[in-house]
Amino acid sequence: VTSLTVNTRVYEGQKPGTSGLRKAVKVFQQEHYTENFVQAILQALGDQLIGCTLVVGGDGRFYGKEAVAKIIRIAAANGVGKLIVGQNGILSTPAVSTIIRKYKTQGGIVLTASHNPGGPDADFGIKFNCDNGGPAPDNVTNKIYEITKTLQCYKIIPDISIDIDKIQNISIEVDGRPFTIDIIDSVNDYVELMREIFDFASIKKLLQDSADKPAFKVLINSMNGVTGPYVKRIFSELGVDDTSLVNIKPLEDFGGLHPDPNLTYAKDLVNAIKEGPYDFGAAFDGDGDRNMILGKKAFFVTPSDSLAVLAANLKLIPYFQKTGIKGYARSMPTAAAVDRVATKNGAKFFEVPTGWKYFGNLMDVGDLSLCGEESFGTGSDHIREKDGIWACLAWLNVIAGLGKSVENILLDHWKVYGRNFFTSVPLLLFQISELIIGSRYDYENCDSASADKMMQSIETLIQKPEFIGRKLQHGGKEYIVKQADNYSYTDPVDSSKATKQGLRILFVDGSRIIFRLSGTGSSGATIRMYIDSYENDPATLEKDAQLVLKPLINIALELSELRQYTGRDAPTVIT
Ligand code: VG1
Ligand code: CO
Repeated sequence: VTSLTVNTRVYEGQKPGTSGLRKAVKVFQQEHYTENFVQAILQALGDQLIGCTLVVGGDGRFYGKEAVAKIIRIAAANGVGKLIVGQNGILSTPAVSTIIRKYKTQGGIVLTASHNPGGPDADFGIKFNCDNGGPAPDNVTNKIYEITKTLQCYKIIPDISIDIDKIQNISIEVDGRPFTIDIIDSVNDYVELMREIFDFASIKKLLQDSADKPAFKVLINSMNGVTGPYVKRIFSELGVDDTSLVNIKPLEDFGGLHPDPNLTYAKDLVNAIKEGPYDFGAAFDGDGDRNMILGKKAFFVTPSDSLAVLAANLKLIPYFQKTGIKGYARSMPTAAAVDRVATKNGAKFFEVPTGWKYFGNLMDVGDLSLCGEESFGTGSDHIREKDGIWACLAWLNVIAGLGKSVENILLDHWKVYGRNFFTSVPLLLFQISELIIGSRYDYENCDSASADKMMQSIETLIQKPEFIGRKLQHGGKEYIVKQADNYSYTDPVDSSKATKQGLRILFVDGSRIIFRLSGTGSSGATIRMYIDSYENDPATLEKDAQLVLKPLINIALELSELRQYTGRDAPTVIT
């Protein structure tokens, strides 16, 4: 067959955000819109393009299959040598990363808007991952964006149509060059990797009834996202029956759920664990890279604590016994709990901007083993994406090793390291009738101009020299400003710079307030306010997070004048 060149028009705003290009499905459905972006991704590969192999798959959301079909047609016409495609177009984000690395491909295209809702009236997204298996770094996404700004045509073979629901390998000749499509089982490679990393035998033992103790009971919720088939395969192998595996069929609209594993959107799981006989609960987001971990009675493990606890117990996991512990990292807004583990163990530690792409270089040079983000992302150098199921298995492996409950693991951890409290809902202020202990306040879909104004006014305030040393008080508690800035980062490996990554107010006692604008929304602006209050007084450790954080939350709200700028009294989501 021969390729065709189709004239197109430029679409503005095809700029990938924190994690790919995310827009409403209706935006992607516009004539040539998706084609343009795919063409730009391929062109950005430069010399690598001709004859390269790429992985393609996504979280199964609406428009995914159409996008796969378009990618096949455009890739074939552009000289790509081979596409490895997940059956039904299904591959979790961690699975894409696994497959890119295992088969040493030049990269992959992930079709997902992650935890954003799906369906004809919701969101879609396209993300490019590089040959290390990680999200494309800024220089690559900038290149893609630049190409979209002047793109005049794309190449396509309009009449290829491949049944991607069937595992098969098809080779055709395109413009005299061979082109192969390999439709693979979506789950195999990933499950194989998990078996190599974890002690499946000891996890299985933990999860079974035995003569001396009853089974450690788990409840896993895939939120109708992509992890269902992976969860099913892995947990069946671990002897967990289907009644403990919930929402494991991927649905195009996630069954109407907002597939984000936090206390607000995974309320079903929280309630089931609160009321049920379970010792442990986990949920994952649409594309499988986020996780939430709960203990008995829905004891909530903040993602920042989850990272710190795994860091402190990494040696219980076979993979790290083999590789050793190279270093730890967290994104800037993530509470600083893991920092203390690094200090105590004399391990390397890195703080990077928000977004998993910033961890990749450190892993590639062998400086980083474990990292995480406050946004329910945890992962290691086994791949180059955060990994929800991995985090869940890591917890189970650690629990099997320590023989303690989730809650006791946390209590013991805080006794050694102190506790980083990470926000909760101040009931009076936000008039929310329920207690939610969380880590972050989101004010979604604000007007962009007001959000920018607010950020500018905070920046002006905190840049004043006299702001340093200022004593900020509320309810008898005082925080002294040690440092304040607009965070910038220089990558220690390639010296690339990322500037304006969020406003930081750092206090003398290690507590912090951070404001940043989200880079994953599909419209409007979302302001994220992060509150991290450090306490090491034994009398405070087990206190209600809500009470402990109230003063700092109030200080942050006053400083930001958030209510004036956003017109909001209450945040949209507290996580
Ligand atoms: C959010 C989170 C960030 C995460 C990103 C992608 O970004 O805050 O920590 O890496 O989503 O996660 P932002 O720019 O909206 O704050 V996922 O599961 O959507 O790949
Ligand atoms: Co995700």
